[in-house]
Amino acid sequence: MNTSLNKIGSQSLSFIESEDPEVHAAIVAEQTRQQEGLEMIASENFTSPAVMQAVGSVLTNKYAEGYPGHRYYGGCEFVDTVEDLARERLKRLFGAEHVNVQPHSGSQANAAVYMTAIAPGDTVLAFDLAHGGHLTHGMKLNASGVLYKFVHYGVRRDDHRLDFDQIASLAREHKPKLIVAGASAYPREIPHGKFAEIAREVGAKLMVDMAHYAGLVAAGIHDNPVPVADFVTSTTHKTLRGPRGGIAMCRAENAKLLDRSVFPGQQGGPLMHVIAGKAVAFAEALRPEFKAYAKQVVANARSLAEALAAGGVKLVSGGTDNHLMLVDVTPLGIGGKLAEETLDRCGITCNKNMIPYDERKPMDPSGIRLGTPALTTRGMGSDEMKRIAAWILRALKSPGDAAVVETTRREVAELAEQFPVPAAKLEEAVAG
Ligand code: DSN
Repeated sequence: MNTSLNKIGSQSLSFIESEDPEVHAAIVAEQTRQQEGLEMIASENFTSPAVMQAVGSVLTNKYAEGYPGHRYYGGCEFVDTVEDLARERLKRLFGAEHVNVQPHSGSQANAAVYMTAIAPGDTVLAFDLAHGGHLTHGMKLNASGVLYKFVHYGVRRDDHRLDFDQIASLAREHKPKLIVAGASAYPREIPHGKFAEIAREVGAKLMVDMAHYAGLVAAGIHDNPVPVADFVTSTTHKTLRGPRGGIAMCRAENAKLLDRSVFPGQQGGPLMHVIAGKAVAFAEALRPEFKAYAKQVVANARSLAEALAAGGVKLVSGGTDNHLMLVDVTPLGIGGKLAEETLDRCGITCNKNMIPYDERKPMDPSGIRLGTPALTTRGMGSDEMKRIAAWILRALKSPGDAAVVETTRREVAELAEQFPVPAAKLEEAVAG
């Protein structure tokens, strides 16, 4: 473990170290893993030291059921300020008429919108999980799939793009009350206006779950769904780079109902420390530096995708417009499970992933999903992406070769050391 990581253990985490050495050891080990490896899970990022301080603040002690100015507890004047700041900043970020910053997660934001827009048993049209959707978009074991009748659209077999002919025809046939757009594994920009047209035609409401690409929308480089959708949800911790949590937005006419669906519909007391972290993150996302960051995320994804494709793997849809790519590793004679495990041994973290029309099983699918938000936060650029692509290809072409794994792990660690994670700055500051 290097010196700065030792400082982490002995300085800012000193209370945990003395109170609970087991938890302390696990946190320090995770901190080391994050610093020494390359985080390529498309839905992960490194939030700023300021956001982490907000989330680790005394606000965790406060109950504040209700909304600013209308709470069920006394002593809420300061948390009211925090929540109002978060709400105002979020409205500005996306141009929303009404926002709710209380959902504990993206899943709860989605559940709140369902509760607002439809009734149990109603029909909903959403993106198939096996083609890149999300489990809260009607997976049969998720509450969404249990409570509502989901019908799913997919991507075309030939180019892996959303099939708007199929979406329109399913909408006409099933007359859904709600259409859901958004994805967790779709490497292309989503044209929300096309969904809005179809929703209008069949009299459905439109919800967009932009959890994956919210940061790109905030930066103005991905189509903003807010002007055309009745409801927009997101997580705050992916490309948006805030604390782990959710948000929901809607037109003014639905504001009261949406707020009621979040509290008391889905949740009790809001996590005020996390809402403070959201407020800080939204302010960061409003700054010009965030726009530059998001542009680099996309540029890095393109560089990585091009280098991987040139090296013999197939990319779903042939490439990427956003922060992620789906890599079909089967041309290399392996499956997604072995690919994930091999890269993990090399210090490169990603997840195995189904690809559209996959003939393999979810626990050992044909692909892996790679994303660039976290590496870009560390300051890596196109040159680093090309080096990383070469390491990924070398490792996946010789998955059983211990020498390749060892060399790659060393090269990964050397690169990682040059790009400290934001938490290292916090720890250095605390350590003086
Ligand atoms: N599970 C998240 C992802 O990895 O995409 C989405 O919620």
